[in-house]
This record gives sequence, structure tokens and C-alpha cells, in this order.
Amino acid sequence: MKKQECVALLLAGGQGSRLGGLTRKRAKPAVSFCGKYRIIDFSLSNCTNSNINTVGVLIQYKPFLLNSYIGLGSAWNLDNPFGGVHILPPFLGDAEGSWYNGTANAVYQNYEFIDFYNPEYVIILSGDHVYKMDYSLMLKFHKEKNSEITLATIEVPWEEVSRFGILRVDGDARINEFTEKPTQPESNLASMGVYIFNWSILKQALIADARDYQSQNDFGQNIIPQQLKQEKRVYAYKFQGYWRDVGTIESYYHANMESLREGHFLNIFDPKFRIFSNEDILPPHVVSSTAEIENSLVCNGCIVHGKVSNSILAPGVYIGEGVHVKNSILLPYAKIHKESILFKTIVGENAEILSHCVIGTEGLSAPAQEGITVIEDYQIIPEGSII
Ligand code: ADQ
Ligand code: ADP
Repeated sequence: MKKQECVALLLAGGQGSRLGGLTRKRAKPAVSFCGKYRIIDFSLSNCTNSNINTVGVLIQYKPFLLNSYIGLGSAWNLDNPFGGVHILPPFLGDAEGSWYNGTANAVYQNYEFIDFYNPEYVIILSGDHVYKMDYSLMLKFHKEKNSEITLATIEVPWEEVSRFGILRVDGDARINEFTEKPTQPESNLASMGVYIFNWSILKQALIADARDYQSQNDFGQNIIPQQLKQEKRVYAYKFQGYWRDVGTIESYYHANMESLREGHFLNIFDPKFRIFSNEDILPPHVVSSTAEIENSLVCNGCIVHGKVSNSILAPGVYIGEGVHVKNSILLPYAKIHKESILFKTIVGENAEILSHCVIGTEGLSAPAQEGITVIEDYQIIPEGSII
């Protein structure tokens, strides 16, 4: 029987409620990022760049747009005859089927998918992270340590520790303490939610977890702490590089803005580690004679007549005459009509801001998060609005 050394399961089913208006119509992994990309592009491209060519994408919340975006996986070179990318929705067909519970339950329900490929190792990934990572280096570490479970880890700012699984390691990088989203953290070494398991260990862990009616069936809450309790060999692989969980408006906004910095870590221009995307085919962008653009990303299909600074224009964005856009993120097909002013605003996909609006300018706004104003996908802001 054919066998894959390592199969990836990409968790892409969370609701992403903390992204508010950006996930009302689509799952978080399908949200636009850095103009040209969608968040899921990073994990899928990492798989391609790490020679992992079998990926199961676990979906459930608002799956349609995500599903059609992934298609056959050709954009990421994942349309292989054996393996390739597979969309795995919750299976409701018989008495055992149900909506996915936690992340571990989602994987448990796809036990047969993994078993079909009979891998040595399974790597679990999230659809809401922005980073470039060669998973084969982590797998090498996993083998060298003779580890049973390896967590990718990174130090995070102390003020953010309560968003993550936080751990402590011994001198050999073996994990001796793990707390999911601690309120009184003693370390800032965080789990990235990227795990490599020996499939034999994961199998046992999933079965035991499914039998435990007290469990929330979550990797961070249940599986990892349980396995540590059983003294499994659980190791921390220290990832060196740029990694962001973009699950909140603030982190999403800042990670986008960081990509405008010169010499940025993410380096989307690196030909040796490309980030692939299934972008629409659009005409070249047009910068008219009245336009002024500074320190910004401008994607295909954009038409710019106004002034744009420190901003990201995703494909198909329209900026009318006399418009001034500053420190803002415009998602695909957003339209800003003439003489409108935007500051620190995220404009959702296909949203329209009619003329003479003033959005998010300092002092005038009543912002929800840290001064960031969010206009939802497809929202139309009437002429002359002040938000
Ligand atoms: P969280 O990010 O809070 O913490 P969670 O909300 O469970 O974890 O989501 C992880 C991923 O799984 C997300 O991409 C989400 O969309 C997806 N997902 C959630 N529920 C799902 C389901 N039922 N079916 C399919 N997909 C689902 C986790 C870890 C922490 C770690 C952080 C790092 O628990 O320990 O620090 O990730 O970001
Ligand atoms: P959030 O920003 O809301 O934390 P996540 O994507 O991290 O978003 O998922 C949060 C939680 O919501 C997860 O624990 C997941 O189990 C749950 N969840 C995901 N999809 C649904 C859904 N369709 N209905 C109810 N809960 C869901």
C-alpha cells in the first residue's frame, strides 16, 4: 500500500467571531490579507514549500467562499494524483456524525482520511496564521528528539500571553508544563497551534478524548495537557521567524501594516519561498494623472485617482478623485467615491463608501478597537457620512 510520510490537517472551521464584520460572510481563513493573499495561503504555501503534498482542510463555518477559493488546490501546486488537497466538512450522514466540536473532534471525525494515507506523522495546522515556515525542519527536530508530539513555539509579547497556550521546557526542550490561555502566566513561550504527532500516538489520544464526555475535544485545552500528564515525549521546536495569529482586528490590522515596512520579515518577494494565491485574473492597476501613492501596496485591477498613503489596496479596489486614504486596508473590490477621507480603516470586500464621507479620522471617530474602524463586507456607507 502507498504511504505518505507526513499528512497535514489544516483547521479552518472556526467562526472567527473576533474578526467581526470581516467574517460575517466568510470563514476566517478566507479573509483577504496583505492585498493579494487570503490568510489560508500562508499555511497552504508552507505545505508546498515543505514538500508536504497531502493536506486535509477541515471546514465548517461559512464554507462556501473558502471552498471555492481552494478549488482543486492547483494554485498551491497541491493538485496531485495521490494526496493533494481535500476539503473535509463535518460528516452528518449517520448516527455518529455531528457538527465538529472542538479542534480535536474535527480531526477525530476525519480519522479515516488520515488512515487512508497511513502516515508516520501528522502535522496539525491552523488557517489563521501568517508566517513562512519550513515544516520539514520541524519534522527533522521531531525525529532527532525521538519525540512523540512536537509543538512549534515562539516567544510572544507578555501583554498577549493570555491568547495562547503557554509552556515551559527543560534544558533539552522537553515540555514540562503547558497551560492553555493562562490568566497568570509564568512564561511567554507560546504554542503556535502547530503540532507534529506520531500518527500512532495521535490515534490513541483522539480515541481516548472522544470517550471522555468531560472533554471539550480541543487540542490546547485537552489533548496536549492529557498527553503531558501521561508523560509522553512532548518537545518544543523553537520557530525562528515572523509569525502572527491574526484572529483579532488589532492583530490583523497590525500584521497587514507591518508588511509595508521595508525589509519586512515576511519577505513576500523571496523567490525561494513563494507564497501562492488563487487571485482573480484582473487587468493591471491604473494610476491616473491625479493620483498620489506613497508607501502602499497596490494590487491588480485597482484604479486610483486620489491620494493613498501607508495603505494596502487589494485587487479590484477603486479610489475616486479627491479621495484621501491613509493607514488603511482596502479589501478586494472596495470602492471609495470622490472626496471621501479614510484614516485607519479596514474596508471590507465589495463595500462602498459613497462620496464626501469622513471615516475613522482622529478625533471624529467613535472607534470600536484601538482606533481601527471596520466597514463590513458589502456595506454601503451613504454619501456624506461621518463615522
Ligand atoms: P486558538 O487560536 O484559540 O488557540 P481555536 O480557536 O481552537 O484555537 O482555533 C484553532 C484553529 O482551528 C483556527 O484556525 C480555527 O479556525 C480552527 N477551528 C476551530 N474550531 C474548529 C473546528 N471545530 N473545526 C475545524 N476547525 C476549527 C490555539 C491553541 C493555542 C495556541 C494558539 C496559537 O489552542 O494553544 O497558542 O492556537 O494561535
Ligand atoms: P474566535 O475569533 O471566535 O475565537 P476561532 O476561529 O478561533 O474564532 O474559533 C472560535 C471557536 O468557535 C472555536 O472553539 C470553534 O469550536 C467555535 N466554532 C467554530 N465554528 C463554529 C460554528 N459554526 N458554530 C459555533 N461555534 C463554532
